[in-house]
Amino acid sequence: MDKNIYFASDFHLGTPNYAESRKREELIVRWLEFIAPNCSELFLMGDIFDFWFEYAKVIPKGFIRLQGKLAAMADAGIKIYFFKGNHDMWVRDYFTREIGMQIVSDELIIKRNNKKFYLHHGDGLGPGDAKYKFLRKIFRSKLCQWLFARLHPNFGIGIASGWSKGSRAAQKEKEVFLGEDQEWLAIYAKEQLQKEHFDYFIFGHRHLPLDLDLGNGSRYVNIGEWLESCSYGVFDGVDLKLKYFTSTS
Ligand SMILES: [Mn+2]
Repeated sequence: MDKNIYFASDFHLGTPNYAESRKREELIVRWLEFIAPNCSELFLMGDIFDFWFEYAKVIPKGFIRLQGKLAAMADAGIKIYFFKGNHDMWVRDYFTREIGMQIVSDELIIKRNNKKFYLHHGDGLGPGDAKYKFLRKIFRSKLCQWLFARLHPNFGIGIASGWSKGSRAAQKEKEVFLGEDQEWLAIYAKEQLQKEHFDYFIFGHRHLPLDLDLGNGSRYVNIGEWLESCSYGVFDGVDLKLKYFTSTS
């Protein structure tokens, strides 16, 4: 591998308001400019947008700098994957057609340089949260999306920005580490390891950058978020590192 693979998630663009989101978007674009020369693949692992709903003929306004930058990177030959998060599960084919990004609905298992990766946004995995797991099925159903699309976008996206304002991300609640035996994505990763070896489990969703040793040469890396940490993962062919981007990087 002569170039790196990058992982980032939970930009939550759109929240908590236009001005702050726009500032964050500009920082993300600077980060993309910073990594692009050394990037072969980019994994955007969910909740890139705090809300996204794609109608058959209409997409939400905004986020044009990010989309333009991603399009330029894809045109330059960088392979980009876009995972559905719990905030932006309603992508259709727009990003694939316009940017060339590959949409990933659930987990993606990849092998690079003899290392095996288990990649997923992280929502709906592990023990507990039965209510969300149930809602996830409904929200992801074709019927639910069809019904929502019947609403006029001014109204539908209006309701959605109400949800978005009530989200944890918008309220900037600080996440705290629960301990390795309580972190549900670590529990989930350990369950997977009973069946099959993975060198790395990479998740987002938790809004808490983590790098946990799961034993037997396996690690769980949570790539964090971009409201506070501006954290990301980078694999250079040998090792996976959790890093932080600052405007002076
Ligand atoms: Mn999430």
